[in-house]
Amino acid sequence: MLLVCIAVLAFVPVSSLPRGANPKQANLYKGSQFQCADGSQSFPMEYVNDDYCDCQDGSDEPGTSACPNGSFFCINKQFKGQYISSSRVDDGICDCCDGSDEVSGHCVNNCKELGAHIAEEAKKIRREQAIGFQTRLGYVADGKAAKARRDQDIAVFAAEHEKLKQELDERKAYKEQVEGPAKEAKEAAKVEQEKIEAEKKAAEKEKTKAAAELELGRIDKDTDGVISPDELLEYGKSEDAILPYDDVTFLVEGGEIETATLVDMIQTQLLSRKTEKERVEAEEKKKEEKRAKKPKLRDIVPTPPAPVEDDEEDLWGEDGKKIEKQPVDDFDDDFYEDMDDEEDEEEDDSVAPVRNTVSYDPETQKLIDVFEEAETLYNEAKNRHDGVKRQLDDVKKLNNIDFGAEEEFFVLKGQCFEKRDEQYTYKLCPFDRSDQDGTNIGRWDSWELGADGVNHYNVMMYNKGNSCWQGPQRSTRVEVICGQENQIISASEPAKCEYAYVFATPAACTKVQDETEIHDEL
Ligand code: MAN
Repeated sequence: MLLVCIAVLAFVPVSSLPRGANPKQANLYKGSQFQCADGSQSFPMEYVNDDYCDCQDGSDEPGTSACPNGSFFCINKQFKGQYISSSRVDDGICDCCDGSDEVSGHCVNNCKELGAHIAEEAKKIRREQAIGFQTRLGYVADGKAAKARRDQDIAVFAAEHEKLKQELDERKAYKEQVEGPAKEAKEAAKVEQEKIEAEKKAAEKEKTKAAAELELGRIDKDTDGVISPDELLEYGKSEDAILPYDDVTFLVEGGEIETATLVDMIQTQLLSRKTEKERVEAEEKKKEEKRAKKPKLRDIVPTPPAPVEDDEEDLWGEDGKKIEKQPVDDFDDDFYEDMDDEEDEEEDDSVAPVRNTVSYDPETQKLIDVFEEAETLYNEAKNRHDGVKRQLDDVKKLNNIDFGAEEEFFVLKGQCFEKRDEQYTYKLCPFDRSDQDGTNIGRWDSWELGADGVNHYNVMMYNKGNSCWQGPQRSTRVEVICGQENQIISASEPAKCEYAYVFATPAACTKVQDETEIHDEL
């Protein structure tokens, strides 16, 4: 570019250029004829800068304000060339640093100072860029090493996962194979148990019937075989009456007293008392078991511990026989003993509440044990399998993130950066999320491609944040620039719930351009 300028200037010296013309367009002003820049008209060279606008594009009047759309070029040697509107020419205000827009001597030429300042600024930027680039080299090395590790991890986890999946499938198949027989045996045992229970219940009912008939004899004081209202009321008043007084009055008020109804009601009372008694006993037993499980002082101090197991045996015999601990208040326990001591003992056994842990016959228990062991083995394999699967998925997920052409942005993953403005604290956790005072204003989505359709790794998009009231889901666009430090330079909200950050990072620092290119730019 510099060479082109030099070549052009070699033919048309700057001094011979019309005022306000750009030296790069020197060829327009050569010879005796002038052609407008847009090629629309030609006329003698004297028409240029004659303070009359001839060209529609204003190119014939670069140094006067005759054309409303004319542009005046300030050469600004030692600084930067610049166009200003022709209307600002000779208006008494110095617009060009070389003062060329005003009559000679009106302005001070301060282009050199400005140039020096710009050069200093450019130098600072280059220095920062150079330091950033050095840091970037480290980032690249770290990022590439991490990528290699991830690739290796994926290979290891995938192989391990494959192995564990096979083991899991085998154990699952085995579990399913032994599950059926165990279930069936359990079901059969349950049916059997229910049958036994039903038989026990029937026997119990028979027994209460006998007891109820005995009670009937107590009510029928005059033993005439008929229960009179007086006899019933009298009975109801006695403290040990099985029928509650309310039931007695209900029967008396109902008119004729049916013996069968009476027997039925006494039976119901006896059964419900018995059920209640069993419930209380079962509860008591549970409590006792709990107490036995807790470490007791005697288990800690070196004295021979009283066998807890024995305590339990006291409550429940091997055969499930209940050992009375505490009689239930309301229940007349002696009642059954009065009837038939021996039978009572047996009967009492028969109605003992079903133990918490159902005991099965050895065959069934064996099938259950086999299944339970298969289930434990399956669960263990599943935990191992799921753990490795999770690890594998996590690494794969990480590997799917684009950390830059040379993995240079990887080091930013896992870090967060904050920026406070007058109202909010903005936070950026690269490749993760963007927050505003803890509100999700976007989750990592992707790099935004440039207008050329190429990823220049200079814009990150964080989308699908919290919804805005009557607005879109919040999103953050992050412009990534080179900087010595990782930091959010600015955070703003250019449109409602659409946020914009400028984020500086050494990862975005490219190699410093060489000196000649920088000079050429100036
Ligand atoms: C909050 C902030 C703002 C946003 C409004 C929209 O006040 O998240 O940035 O503009 O909600 O209602």
